[in-house]
Amino acid sequence: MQTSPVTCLNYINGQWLPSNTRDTAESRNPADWRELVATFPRSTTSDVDAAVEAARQAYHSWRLVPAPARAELIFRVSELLLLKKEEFAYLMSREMGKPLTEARGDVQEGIDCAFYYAGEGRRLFGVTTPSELADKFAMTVRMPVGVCALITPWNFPLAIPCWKAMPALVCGNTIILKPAKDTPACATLLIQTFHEAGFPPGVVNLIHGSGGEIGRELVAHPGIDLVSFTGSSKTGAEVGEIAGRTYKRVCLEMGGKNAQVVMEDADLDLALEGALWGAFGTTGQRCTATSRLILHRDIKAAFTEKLLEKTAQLKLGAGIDSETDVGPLINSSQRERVRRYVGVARDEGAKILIGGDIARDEDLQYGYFFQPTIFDAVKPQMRVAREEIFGPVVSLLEVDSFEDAIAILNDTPYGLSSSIYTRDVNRAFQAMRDVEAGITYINGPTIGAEVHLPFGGVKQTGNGHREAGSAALDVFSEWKTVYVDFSGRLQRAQIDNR
Ligand code: UN1
Repeated sequence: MQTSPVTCLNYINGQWLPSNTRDTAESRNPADWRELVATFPRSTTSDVDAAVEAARQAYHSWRLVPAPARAELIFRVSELLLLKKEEFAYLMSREMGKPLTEARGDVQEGIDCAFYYAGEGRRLFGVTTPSELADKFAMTVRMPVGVCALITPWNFPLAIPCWKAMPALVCGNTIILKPAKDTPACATLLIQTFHEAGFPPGVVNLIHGSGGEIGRELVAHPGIDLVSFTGSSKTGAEVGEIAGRTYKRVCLEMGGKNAQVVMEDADLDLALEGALWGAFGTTGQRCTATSRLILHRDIKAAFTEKLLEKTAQLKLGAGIDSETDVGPLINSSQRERVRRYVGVARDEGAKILIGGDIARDEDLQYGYFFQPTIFDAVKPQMRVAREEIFGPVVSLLEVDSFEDAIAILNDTPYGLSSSIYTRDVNRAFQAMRDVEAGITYINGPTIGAEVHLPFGGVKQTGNGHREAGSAALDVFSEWKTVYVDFSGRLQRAQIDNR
């Protein structure tokens, strides 16, 4: 497995290039910041212009490549990713800290996604439907949108770029990936895979840099037609505003404040396993992470006791260590943010049952580790019950009825994932109907979405789009409605047939 630092470059028009100024920045291992994982270009406006120009040029011919042929290249990427799964998983663990088992899952999600959209090349279905007029044919076909900027976060360094790139490419768009500055090496390995698969120059481009500089440039650039962004709701709102000024299509996947409800009739051991995985998996750094546990009064004490016992046993460490349950946070500012929220919780009157501080163990001193943390006595109006924290922190809220549980679950500005543990089928169906979220799990944790189903949320989580599944095709294509009149005469709809 590779351990020497990776030299990442931009990939523009099929060429690996440094930034125009040759400036670079570093990516370091969050479990041990003494380890340099990669250097990457600090791109400039002229690098962005070059990438957009390359993608625009390539678009003219790529859109005309038959979709099954486009899909064959995507299929080739899936096969190559399968071969590189271990290499990828190790690099990911070192670059962003998640345990190897989870890193393998992230890579697998990218592979699944690539196979899924490769299959779409022979579907991309539109509809044919009768015309209201005689001797007239009506149908819809999918058209590509153009040049797409894909702005992706560090928490799923392979899966999320794949969620965006694969549907974009199969629909006939060209892409510019702008990965998070915390995971440039993962993005580089992915784009190398596209290069090896044989995509024509300019169809796939990669540009490194920070969101505030390079991301912003892409969003504002007149040569970009579509922006697909995953990140915080605050940044997403800015992306939407800036992109809206130039009439771009914008797909925003943003924050969550996901809750798991545990009713008094639930299988408590199952609910416990789900809560631990949902809250502390990926160190809580998933937009689908469980950050609230809404517990029925009758089971709260027993459930909390077991939860504390299990939480105390979680082992913090580097992702590549097979003993590790919980990896580090991504960087120092995220760790500071989590620490600040502990102060907020305290000031608001929440009780810290476990954790609440950075990890003090000597062997963790060079990483951004934070103790798995549980807040009790949390009320729905508290900030820690409403704001996304993105760390190994979960708030306990008590309810005494199903109705209250659903009301509290819905009482946040977000609406991504949700979960309820109950054995009562009536309540399960009521929850499916009444929960305000894009994803609802019954007797499963809030994390674990699969690539062939729509992914996204309501309220401040999204702007009406979905990623993954066939829903993502609607993001990356425009419908064209085609009428063919073979009557040989002018037929006026709504008039001549009345
Ligand atoms: C994210 O956190 O942005 O459902 C994506 C899940 C994963 C994807 C999470 N399959 O938790």
